[in-house]
Amino acid sequence: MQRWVLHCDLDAFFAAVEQRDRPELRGRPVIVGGDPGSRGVVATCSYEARAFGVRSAMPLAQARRLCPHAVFLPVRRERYAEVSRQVMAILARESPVVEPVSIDEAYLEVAGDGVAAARRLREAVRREVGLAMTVGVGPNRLVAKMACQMAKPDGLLAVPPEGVQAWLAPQPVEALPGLGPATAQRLRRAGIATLGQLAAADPLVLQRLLKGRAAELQARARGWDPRPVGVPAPTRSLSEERTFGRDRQPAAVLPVLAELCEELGTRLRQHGYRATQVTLKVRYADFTTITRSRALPRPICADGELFAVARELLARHVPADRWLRLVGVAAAGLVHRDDPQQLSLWPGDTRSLRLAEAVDRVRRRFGRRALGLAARWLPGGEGEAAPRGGGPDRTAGRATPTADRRRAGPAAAGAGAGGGRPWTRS
Ligand code: DCP
Ligand code: MG
Repeated sequence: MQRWVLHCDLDAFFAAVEQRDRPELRGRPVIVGGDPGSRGVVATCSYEARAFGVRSAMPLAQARRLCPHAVFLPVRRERYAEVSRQVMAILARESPVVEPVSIDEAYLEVAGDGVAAARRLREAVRREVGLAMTVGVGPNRLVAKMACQMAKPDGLLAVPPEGVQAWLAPQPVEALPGLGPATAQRLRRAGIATLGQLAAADPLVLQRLLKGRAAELQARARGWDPRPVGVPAPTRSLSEERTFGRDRQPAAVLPVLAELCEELGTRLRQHGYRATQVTLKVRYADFTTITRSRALPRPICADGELFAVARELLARHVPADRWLRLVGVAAAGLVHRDDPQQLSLWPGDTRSLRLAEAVDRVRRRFGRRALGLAARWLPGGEGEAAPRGGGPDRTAGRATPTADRRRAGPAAAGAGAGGGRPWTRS
């Protein structure tokens, strides 16, 4: 039986929820993002406002110039997250293979009639939630997503496998997800303006233009996409760990753990990430190593929040009388601040980020120890770090990195690739 991938994306999501909740706003330009006199940006806007050129991420002041009669509304994240959950529940009725990718977007895999499934879903979301959802249907994720983009707003477009190449060929190179504006410009300068031209281009020419991405982009221009639905993208992670000069017991590990969390938090913020999962790693004196993870209800990047989770994992999973030679902490399930669709799933996080960034600024000016958790957890600090057993190991507890400290390095984080070695869960 033919398997289809469906890409479902709600139309003008935040604005559509506002128009649904307040019927007097229907048919009017609605801009969600806050006070147009503020320095904020547009989160989204209704299609009536898009007709005036207003777009997501545009400064609100500019939006007001383009569309002065629009209704400007604040962002009600909790409301949208609630509606999102309702929609995802409807999708889950249609197929066991559903992969949400943002607050208003998900991939589904269905067997049998993909178009019929898409119709049912659109109909159910309209009837039960009162929102318009566009659905793209295709043999794989790439085609489904592009079809959805083309069918917006309030549409359904299905591209059967045998029609993919002909459908893609006339489209501009910019239409290919993952092909950025700089790459598109390079291709256009070389006379490659459409996906058909990219699909047919000489591989050697592409190699010169696109380097390591040549083969992949050419294959995608032909409609190739092997990524399965339902398997989330590989978890990106950042980690910090330290081996002690002398083995320690868990209570004496806390100051080091606090420092590692500060270092991890600083790196997360530097690269614009927040973690939705924290993992503690411990190596016992006999070299057996365990990792214990905790999924978080919202993404975090503040040192104190990271430490609270790591400390809890340590208390719960590591017996107080065991001797440890290494401790580490990793942040995984990273979401990036430039991906507001991800971040908007969790309300109230901007304040903690501002706080953490203020701490970073103070540290840049006055040094790392000016403000910090770790000091409190050193023996004699106000924390409860009075060591049981082995006594303090001041070498490992210092602020300066010890020689055996390893880290993933900013390059890994900047590239968004897995930082550090992946820790296999035990
Ligand atoms: N969003 C945001 N900031 C952005 C982009 C989006 O806050 N820069 C939020 C508001 C959107 C929601 O995420 O309503 C979904 O993003 P989409 O890209 O799916 O945009 P819309 O659903 O608003 O419009 P459409 O899908 O019809 O293009
Ligand atoms: Mg949308």
